[in-house]
Amino acid sequence: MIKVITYGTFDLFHEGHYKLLQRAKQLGDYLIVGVTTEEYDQARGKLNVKDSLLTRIENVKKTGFADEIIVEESQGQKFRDIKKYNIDIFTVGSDWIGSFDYLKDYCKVIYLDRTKNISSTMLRIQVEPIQRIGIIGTGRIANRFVPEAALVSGVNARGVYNPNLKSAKLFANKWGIDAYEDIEEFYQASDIVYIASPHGSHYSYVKQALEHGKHVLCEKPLCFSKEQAKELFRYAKDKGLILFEGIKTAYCPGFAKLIGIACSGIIGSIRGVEACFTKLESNSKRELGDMTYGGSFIELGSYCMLPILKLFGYDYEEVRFDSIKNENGIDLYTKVCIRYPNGLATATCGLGVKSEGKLLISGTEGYIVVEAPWWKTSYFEVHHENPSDIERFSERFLGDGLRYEVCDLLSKIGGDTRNDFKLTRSDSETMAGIMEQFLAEREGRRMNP
Ligand code: C2G
Repeated sequence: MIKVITYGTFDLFHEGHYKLLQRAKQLGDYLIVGVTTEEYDQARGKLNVKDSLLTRIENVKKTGFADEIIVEESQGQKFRDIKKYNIDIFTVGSDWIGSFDYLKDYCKVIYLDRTKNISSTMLRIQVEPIQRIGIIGTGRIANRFVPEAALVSGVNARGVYNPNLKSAKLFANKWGIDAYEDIEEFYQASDIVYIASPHGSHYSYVKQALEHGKHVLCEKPLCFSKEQAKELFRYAKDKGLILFEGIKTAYCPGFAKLIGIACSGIIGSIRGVEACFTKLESNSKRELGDMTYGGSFIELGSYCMLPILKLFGYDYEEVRFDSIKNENGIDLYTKVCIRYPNGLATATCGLGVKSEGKLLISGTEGYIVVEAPWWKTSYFEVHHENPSDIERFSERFLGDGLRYEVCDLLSKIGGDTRNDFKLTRSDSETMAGIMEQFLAEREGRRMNP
């Protein structure tokens, strides 16, 4: 009996998939089809798969060509499957020519001609038309955003607005998009608005973009008052629009895995979370120069509060802030202590003080440590009382990581709620509330030292 194996995502099942499976079956007597998991697809950079694993398996089954269906979870599995199932032929479409030649030592490798003019990507665009992204702001983060968004099929950065037209034009020329002088025209040409303007302007731009009927992705911090955050989310919901706060860590696969594992009981009950993020900046930079919204906590606090809120929730008993400030009263180094009924958390942020950027989660039966850059979560260790008992976990973090939030936003616009847990409305509202308290205390102390 000749055994054949092939693999694929088989998203939005189409004629190309059908013909591939048909020909794969004709190569032998028994066909095994490996269908990829969402996690594996994410890890290999396929970010916008629409159908669930079960639907994709069901569609493969319906063809009647597969004698057996298995799930493909990771790189390296193909080699193991070939051994395990005693495979004679590995086959895949011609878009992969050369990529699987390394399997030739173990079985025959056949690349079948790909069916022309049909692909899941083309179908995704038909199902959901391309979303045009308009960008407000032209700073460093906006420059990182454009190439990341280009990697997500289904969106297209089209235009940029900056009240300083010269900056908008420079940015537009660099990225081959349109610069707008008139903000009304800018909104007309956008379906999603990405806000990467100075922090103090976020609230008013988010509101304005929502009023124009646009979905919004706003860089962190969304705003500086719990009430304002609530108002923005309420407004978005009433109008059927999606509002996302862009804290990239929240959307990356490694962080979701970390939170899932931490909550699984692997270290017992969680009692401590210590998150530290420092980045040295000169006094002349916006991060320290902005007299109202500058400083280490406003700049970096969203990252550090994220694991705390994810693991301990919103019902804290007390928040205390301690800072070292520059001559303008802007904090160079801030420690925030958050007390919960059953846990203690600290968020440490520095722009003028450098420290070890670590995330440490302590529990009644062990601890989890994520070394810097934990905010681009890709590797973490679980430790127990016995120092040699260490479990290691890893996940890929691709590029600058902004692609993950764009991808989730796009899915959400398409009605997919599977990723809603990653950064909730309550997360953003609570963060805005803590920043509000921080700013009130900083301002109060500045006025009454
Ligand atoms: N295919 C095809 N013709 C098309 C589109 C796809 O013959 N017009 C083939 C692909 O070459 C592949 C199979 O259909 O052999 C499944 O395609 P995808 O769902 O796009 O999966 P892919 O990313 O190619 O996964 O481990 C996964 C495999 O390496 C391949």
